[in-house]
Amino acid sequence: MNAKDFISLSPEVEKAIRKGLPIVAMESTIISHGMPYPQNVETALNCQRICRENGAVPATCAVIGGRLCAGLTDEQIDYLGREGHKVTKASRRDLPMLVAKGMDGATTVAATMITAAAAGIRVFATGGIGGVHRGAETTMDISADLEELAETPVCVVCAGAKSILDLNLTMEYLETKGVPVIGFGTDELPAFYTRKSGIPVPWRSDDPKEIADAIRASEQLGYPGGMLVVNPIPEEYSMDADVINKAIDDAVREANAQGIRGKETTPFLLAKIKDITGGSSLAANIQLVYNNVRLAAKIAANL
Ligand code: PSU
Ligand code: MN
Repeated sequence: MNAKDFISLSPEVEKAIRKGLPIVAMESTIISHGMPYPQNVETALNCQRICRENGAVPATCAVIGGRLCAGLTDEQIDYLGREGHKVTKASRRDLPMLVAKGMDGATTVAATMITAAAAGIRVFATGGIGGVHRGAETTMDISADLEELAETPVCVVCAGAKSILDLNLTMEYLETKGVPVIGFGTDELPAFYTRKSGIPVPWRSDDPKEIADAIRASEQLGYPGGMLVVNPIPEEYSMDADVINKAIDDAVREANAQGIRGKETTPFLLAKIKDITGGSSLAANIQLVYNNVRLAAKIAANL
């Protein structure tokens, strides 16, 4: 794949790449489809600030006018946040037509990995990845994010996966695809809003430098794909498991009743869960993203 011809770097990111400075990529579906305005824009701008405070250059990614952009202006971030669902949620399958039409798109984890890899960025921080949805044995709803982790050499730092997904099947899929999954300071997969799922992860690390060593080793081994670091939400922001699990169950039931499908599923569930929890899921979501940016910056600084 040669996406390099389609990449546009911001001056800051271009300089960081030239000088070999630590860089952390960030996605934009979380801005347009993952959170409401104006919290989405505030969160994205805070992520960039936190990234800098922790010694790395932020590279928020999106498709703008058919170009795969790494590094956005504040105005572009504000635009993606205000437009919300009017912007195309862009995963791998959407990039060719967005480029051909010269359109804008908010990149998912998969499309952000493609952009980051083409730009030469090796670490990426987000909130949650897509995975194997509950009921996937009949719907076949499995996020392209998982396949991308197997194919594209970027280390993605997330807070595990939320139980709108089938967490066991998601872990099985990652195992089949040979994606290294590393728990940061934990032996089990964090469940996004909570620190525990009861599902073991194959590897644990307590040291960002060790994770950077593993990224280098994966590259030297010639692995085509990336790596998934799962970082539990800080204790003080984690939610009550019963409250959030009930909210998720109700949201999933509502989505099924309304016949919500395909790319609409994750945004619908996130918005529903936020309404059911009176906004406390959004507050937790924002804090876990910040926590992931901090860790990603430390990993990038060790590369
Ligand atoms: N999980 C979240 N917030 C998000 C997403 C997932 O908590 O915003 C977004 C990410 O961009 C992820 C995408 O890559 O949803 C997965 O969508 P799908 O399942 O349609 O591939
Ligand atoms: Mn899907």
